[in-house]
Amino acid sequence: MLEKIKNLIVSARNKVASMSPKIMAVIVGYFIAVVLLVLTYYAAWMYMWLWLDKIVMSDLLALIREITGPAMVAFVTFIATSLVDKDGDGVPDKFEQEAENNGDKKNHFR
Ligand SMILES: [Ca+2]
Repeated sequence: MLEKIKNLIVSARNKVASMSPKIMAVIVGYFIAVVLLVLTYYAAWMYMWLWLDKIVMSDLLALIREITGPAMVAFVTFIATSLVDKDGDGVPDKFEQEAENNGDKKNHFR
């Protein structure tokens, strides 16, 4: 069991190490934004609970729901995968693959 957890941590660390710094920046930035929003939520909740009579959090809660929702996660994933450029020609590899899949239609103009 302990060995299994250790292997999991090692493989996760290797995965993180093999990621490009740009993708790391996007993912870390996204997580910081989510954590900041959640912390703001708790801070505002405490403030209202301690000093105000009522707790009105619907706007902030809606924002947190929006940023952690499937659409936003898909968007962040899209941005992160669009930053993969292993051959370093400035064109994201994902779009290069799509261009290749479309045949000579697009490559014609290169
Ligand atoms: Ca490329």
